[in-house]
Amino acid sequence: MKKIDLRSDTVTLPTEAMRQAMASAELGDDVYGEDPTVNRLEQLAAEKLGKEAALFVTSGTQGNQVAILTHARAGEEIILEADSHIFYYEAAAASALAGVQTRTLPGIRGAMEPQEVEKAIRGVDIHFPRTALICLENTHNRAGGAVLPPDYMRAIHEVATRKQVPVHLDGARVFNAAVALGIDVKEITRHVDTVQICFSKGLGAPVGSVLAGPQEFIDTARQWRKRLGGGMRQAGVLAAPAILALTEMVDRLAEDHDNAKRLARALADIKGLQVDPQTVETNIVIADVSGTGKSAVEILELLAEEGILAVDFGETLVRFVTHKDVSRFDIDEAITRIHRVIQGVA
Ligand code: TLP
Repeated sequence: MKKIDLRSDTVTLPTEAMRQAMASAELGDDVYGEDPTVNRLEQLAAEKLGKEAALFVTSGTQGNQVAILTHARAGEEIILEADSHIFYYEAAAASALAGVQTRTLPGIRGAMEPQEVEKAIRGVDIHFPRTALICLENTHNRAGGAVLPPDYMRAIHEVATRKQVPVHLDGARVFNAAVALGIDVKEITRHVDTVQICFSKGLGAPVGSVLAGPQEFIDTARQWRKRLGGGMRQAGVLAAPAILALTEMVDRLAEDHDNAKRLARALADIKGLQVDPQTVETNIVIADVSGTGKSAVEILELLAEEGILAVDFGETLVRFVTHKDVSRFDIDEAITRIHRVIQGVA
């Protein structure tokens, strides 16, 4: 039985063109700034994101953490959404590495209320930490791939600018947001000071992210990356597929979004599952399995026996992610098998 892996878009394998680009990439020592392929990727990413400079990093987590280390110092505070990846899934790196205090605010579909953000920014008082950074996430993973619209991003940026606090975007899936909105990604990234994007999710590259922002910021970030052991020498072998991720793989994300909507509509019709297809904007579908009387983990075990892989997103929530390595046909097959499993327990 063919496995259909909907755990994450991180499971995507590089395309044939990516493998060839890796084999023939022109290389040098990137710590000396001499890897031409890494340099080309950093320049291309900066251009596409509308920023002065960019830095190739090992992962999304490293990109976010280098950003925090560069923006903030130990004893300062950063504001972020309560379900954000930086807060929820980065093993408390912001406190373990940067020594910052995290101030979380609840979000509605991943969006913190701008007025609440404004209230949370600290004034000057001997008792208070300095507010060093506001973090946003677009698309928002735990909010089910929700898109933060440019107007919302602008509203946060206006508050931040007024209060002189920089904004960092965890844009691991920001191209999904741009494709879903049918706009250039710069229409989103113009509202933030720095942004991290991932090549190894829906865009299909095997490894890597970039952090983009002002030149001076990136110069400092480069030293933080080195401190963290992220100086990667002949990293052009990884930058080469990342270049293809940026140039060849963005538009096709629309297919993943169509597949996610198709999956969501079908799951909504299965008794025992609760899914709102209206909330599926990109490539993530979250299903509530409480109607089956079983936990998410129990349902995942049963699904795995049928070759369907997904992850739990809470006691009774299961996350399915569509990506380039699952076709429309695979989605239909997944729907059939999920139906069978849920019918068997509900
Ligand atoms: N997310 C992974 C898991 O860590 C949950 C996934 O499967 O979705 N920001 C966002 C919004 C992310 O979703 C992720 C990965 C990251 C950052 C971190 O990227 P990596 O895995 O490259 O460190």
